[in-house]
Amino acid sequence: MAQDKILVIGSSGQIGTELVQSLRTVYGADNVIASDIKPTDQAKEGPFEVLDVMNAHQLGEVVTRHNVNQVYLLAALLSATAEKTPKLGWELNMQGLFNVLNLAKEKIIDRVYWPSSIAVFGPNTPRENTPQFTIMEPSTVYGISKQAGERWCEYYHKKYNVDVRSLRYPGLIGWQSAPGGGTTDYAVHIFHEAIKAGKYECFLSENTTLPMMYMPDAIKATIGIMQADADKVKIRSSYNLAGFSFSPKDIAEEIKKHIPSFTISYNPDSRQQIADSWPQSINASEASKDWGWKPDYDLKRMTDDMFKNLKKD
Ligand code: AKB
Repeated sequence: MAQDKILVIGSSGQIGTELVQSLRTVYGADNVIASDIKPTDQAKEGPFEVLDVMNAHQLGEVVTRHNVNQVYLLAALLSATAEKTPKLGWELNMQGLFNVLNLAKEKIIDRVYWPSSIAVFGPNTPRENTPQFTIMEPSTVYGISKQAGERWCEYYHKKYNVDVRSLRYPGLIGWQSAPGGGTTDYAVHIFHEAIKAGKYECFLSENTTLPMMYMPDAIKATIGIMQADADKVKIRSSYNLAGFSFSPKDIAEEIKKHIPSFTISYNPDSRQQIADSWPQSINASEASKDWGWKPDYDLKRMTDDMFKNLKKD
């Protein structure tokens, strides 16, 4: 079998930073091309391209030159940022996807990964243990773009036999990189502020429970679904994915076990409304049944690991 050549687009973001490292470990550094709109340090460890995913010609040129057969498309505007620049949010999130899906339609690449989000759900969705198939009436630009993207992924799969795979990420928490403009970002900032200042002012209210996941689980799921046999990936829109759920108050309690003097205050802003429209917990049984999804981390294990790594710096 030919060696896979992988292109990661949006490689310096929160997911890309860790995904590129893992993919380079699994596939070999030379076989994973990192790419972003600006140069990054990832060029030191393997191939890197400055790439604007909106530019279909440039994308096609990079893919052909490196003989890429798999693309992970991570470039996107997240929920809070897309509310500020709706047109850009819609254009980047949709045009980037079309440019990549069209390469697969033309059989220039043979597999695509594209992330969806819990933002596809909306205020009329059942909020507890949200099922895979349910009411989806997203009320944010980001959520609308993710829901439309899911429909397009399924369409390209059914109509053009495109092998596209996708996960609905919950809020992601990692120590290696900062999140960029999401509603769940507080769950990363809180650790940095706890260590730096011993206190944190949260932009969500204390009992706002949201589905979350520790980054090693998100990377495991992402590579897992991409490596699964094609016939096991039965859902070609996007799979529900679950780690664990917590509120700002819950995570503050867990942080206090490491920093007893830590204090949290609450000053909800416009992101509260977004959070209130999202599920509190997710049912990921389809992902477990179809390709064996199982998370390794819960709130305690994640918090211990975050402190272990952040305190090393
Ligand atoms: C966001 O908060 O926008 C993202 C997401 C849940 O997709 N982290």
